[in-house]
Amino acid sequence: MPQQTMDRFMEHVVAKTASQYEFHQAVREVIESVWPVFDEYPEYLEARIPHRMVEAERIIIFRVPWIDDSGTVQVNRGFRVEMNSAIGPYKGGLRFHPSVNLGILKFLAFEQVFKNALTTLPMGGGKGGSDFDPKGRTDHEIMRFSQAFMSELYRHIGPHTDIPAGDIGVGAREIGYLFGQYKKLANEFTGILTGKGIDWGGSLIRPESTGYGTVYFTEEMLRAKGDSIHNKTVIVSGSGNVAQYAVENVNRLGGKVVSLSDSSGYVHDPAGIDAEKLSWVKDLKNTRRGRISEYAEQYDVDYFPGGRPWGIEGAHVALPCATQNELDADDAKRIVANGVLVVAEGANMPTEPDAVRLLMENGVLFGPGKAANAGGVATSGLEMAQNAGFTSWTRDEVDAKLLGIMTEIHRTCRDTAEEFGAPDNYVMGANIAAFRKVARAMLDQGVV
Ligand code: NDP
Ligand code: 2IT
Repeated sequence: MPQQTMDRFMEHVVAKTASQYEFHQAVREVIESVWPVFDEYPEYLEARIPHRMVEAERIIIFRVPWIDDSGTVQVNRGFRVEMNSAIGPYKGGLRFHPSVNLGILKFLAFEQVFKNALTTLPMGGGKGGSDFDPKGRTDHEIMRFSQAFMSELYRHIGPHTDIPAGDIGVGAREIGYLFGQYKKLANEFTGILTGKGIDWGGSLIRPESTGYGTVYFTEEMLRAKGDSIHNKTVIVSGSGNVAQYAVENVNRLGGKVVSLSDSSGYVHDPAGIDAEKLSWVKDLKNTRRGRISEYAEQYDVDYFPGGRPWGIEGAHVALPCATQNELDADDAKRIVANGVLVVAEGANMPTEPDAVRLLMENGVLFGPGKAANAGGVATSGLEMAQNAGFTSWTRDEVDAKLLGIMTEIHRTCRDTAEEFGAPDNYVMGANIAAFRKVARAMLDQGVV
């Protein structure tokens, strides 16, 4: 594909999806890296595989009306983007956050297609959610909103068609309410969501799996250089599901995490966030639903309102685990100057394109989200396998499978990048390996 054609392709994408900036960003990253593949496999372009991949198979947009505790009628917008089912049923999380719009969900669904292809499991890609803001809402309001959301979504999902899960603002509590409403409407107890409670079809380790997996992937990146996380200092952003279990796994592997953040600021704890402090954070965030600033008061450490932790000196590893575009080129310069060895994305697309370029040009190993955070959806796949087999595996069994999958994803990324002459380029390795798998399946299945 000559350069002009790739540029024209991107122009076409941008023209058709004018204000969907995050979607353009995600598409551009994949298209730029799969460039070398088109010389070797012209049939992908002849069959217009990239053109088909950027067009969702189906998008459902719906009204979500509900009544808040004061009796006021509220109206939100619900979405499900069913992006690609070439290698399995649509699979991907639901996000409840006021910033949610079609462009954000299309970027997440597009990423999910390739991430799921890397997991080794048969899952297509999708994403959904709502512009509902859960902050400050009572449990009753969360329940009524979740029920209203599922009252429409239930028509479109199923264990062999589309299986949502959690993401920002959707955790164990929301999955419970969503599942209850599905079961009531469909009169069927079936695995239509993952991240379920352990007593009603959930998998052990699913809550831990994204954060654990990101750290397993980081460990593999360091091992490829004859190093390990042991005794390393790690900076983490976020303080939700992914961040919490990233901290837990760094601790298990003998490293030390010195930061956490939320959308209001970050804390720096040079002594390290040990098991006792982490358990306090889990209670703060998952039960009391408070702010990370309270950690600074509790443990007498510095809090930086409005800031992000990327400038902390003395760190060897950085794990962005909050949200998209939370690490920019200036942050990347600080990371390079501070001698950080590895940046691995626990969140989806947290690193801006200029920052990725700067990190890689300066020899910082960079693990893109679609590889580094694939442990979450992979363990969702393991939850589906357990549901289908009417069985449940032990913690150790699921954890061992997760480690095996992350190791395999790492190997695939490195081998593929090496095939194209750049073994340390995990962006290229992840994108090409995933693209080839989905593209082959699309070719096999004809023009559908
Ligand atoms: P949670 O809702 O549990 O936590 C989100 C965290 O990110 C909170 O600390 C939140 O702070 C912070 N955050 C959210 N929006 C912003 C923002 N605009 N600026 C700064 N901080 C922000 O979500 P998860 O931990 O599940 O998700 C975190 C990331 O990981 C997301 O990118 C998600 O897509 C990705 N991911 C999640 C997976 C999963 O299994 N859950 C799997 C793979 C990726 P605050 O409370 O102030 O909003
Ligand atoms: O971004 C992600 O991979 C997720 N939010 C998890 C999706 C899933 O289906 O478990």
